[in-house]
Amino acid sequence: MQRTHNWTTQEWVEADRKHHMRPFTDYVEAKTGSARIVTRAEGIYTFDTEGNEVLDGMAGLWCTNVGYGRKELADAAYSQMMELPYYNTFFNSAHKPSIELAGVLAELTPDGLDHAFYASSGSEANDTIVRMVRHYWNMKGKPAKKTFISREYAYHGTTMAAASLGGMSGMHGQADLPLPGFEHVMPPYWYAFGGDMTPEEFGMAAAKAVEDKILELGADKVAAFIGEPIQGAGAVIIPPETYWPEIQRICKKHDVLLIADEVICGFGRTGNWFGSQTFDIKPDLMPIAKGLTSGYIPLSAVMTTDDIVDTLGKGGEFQHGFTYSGHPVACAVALANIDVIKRENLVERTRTDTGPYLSEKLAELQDHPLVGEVRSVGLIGAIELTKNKETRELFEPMGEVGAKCKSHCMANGLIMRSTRDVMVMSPPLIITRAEIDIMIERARKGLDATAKEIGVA
Ligand code: PXG
Repeated sequence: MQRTHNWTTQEWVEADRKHHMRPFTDYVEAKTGSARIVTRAEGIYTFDTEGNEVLDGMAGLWCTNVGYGRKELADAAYSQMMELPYYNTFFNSAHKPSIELAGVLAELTPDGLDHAFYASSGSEANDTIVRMVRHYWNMKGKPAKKTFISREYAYHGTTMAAASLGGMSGMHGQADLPLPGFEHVMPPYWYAFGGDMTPEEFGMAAAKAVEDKILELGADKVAAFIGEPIQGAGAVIIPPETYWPEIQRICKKHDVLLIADEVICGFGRTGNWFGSQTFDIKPDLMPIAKGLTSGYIPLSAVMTTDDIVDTLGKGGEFQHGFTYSGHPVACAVALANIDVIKRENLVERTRTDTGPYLSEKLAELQDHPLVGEVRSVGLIGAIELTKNKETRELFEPMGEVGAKCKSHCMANGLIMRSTRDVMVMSPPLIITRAEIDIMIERARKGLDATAKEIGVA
């Protein structure tokens, strides 16, 4: 069923320039720029109006875990739309998909996270968490405990509260953020900030930065610490092994709630259902989105504990929710998506087969003159470009070499994100070893072309 115009690429590009405000876009450049108009996708490949086939090394935006073109998910949406396309979950109502999915999520997530509050995006999930946590401490009789501690380079979304939780200075600068009550400390980013320390020593130092901040503010003022198990948008910052156990200890010691933002790490990405299982984190709250439906339809949730639910309950009705909380079609798609992940063993395959294989293949790029470090866990990985392999010197100004590399990769049929000068990847979990070979071969071509362009031998 073709419902859109049969336009040429140029006509699509012009209409896009005229009417469509895309996210994270420079609107002056967009007046003359050309968007890539993606028309369809299958497996791990996307296709555009020019007929290019491009390997999606980013799973869309870190989300199409089961790959493209899955009929099971489309069928689930169709059946649910015919049976009950919408009903709300306010005012003492629920429906079968929202109830069933909450049970499945309680089962899959780490012990103790037995309750699901639904929203439609990762940002809304994090906004919901800010509401929940503030209300929680009020109900606990500790109304001064309101400040959230997060990390620089963290990404938790773009609503006012989610962007305040995030540690992206560019985003803060544009909207007078963070709001009061949001503090940021150094991320556990050894390559950039570790200096002469070993990664293990640096992991402890980065965790100490959290404890120092708690002590500076006073533990009686600190509500929660939030962290992605691996910082995705921050350029796949994989914390040293010492980091999370120490964070866990610090949060417990100071009675600070621990929020593990699993929006990227969830649903098999790191080789376990959740990054919290990979790093042995025991969170009090966990936002999930993206891989929950493999991006086929918007859905997110906040998973949380008996203690938080019971405490919120002391305040009467929790006055929060969205028209689309627990949308029946989205929940039905999530159930079908989780079935596919289970049936195809995608989590285990990522942990024991494709994840280790990606790490082996990435290691082969280590000899490239532009590559300072490669790192990955499961099927999330990064190639850190450097000016000097020995001293780990970063490029100045930051981001230009990464952007060039991204374009060269695209010209070679590979979508990778560049963040600063780090090439990041997070392919669909259905990717095979043979497809990983293709991805890395294209990445190498992109690196070679970049080295040539900037005159590095
Ligand atoms: N938490 C994390 C950890 C995320 O990565 C969000 C929350 C917000 O989710 P929504 O659904 O509101 O977008 C995200 C989103 C990038 C990029 O450039 C990353 C995200 C979104 C857009 C771009 O890597 N992550």
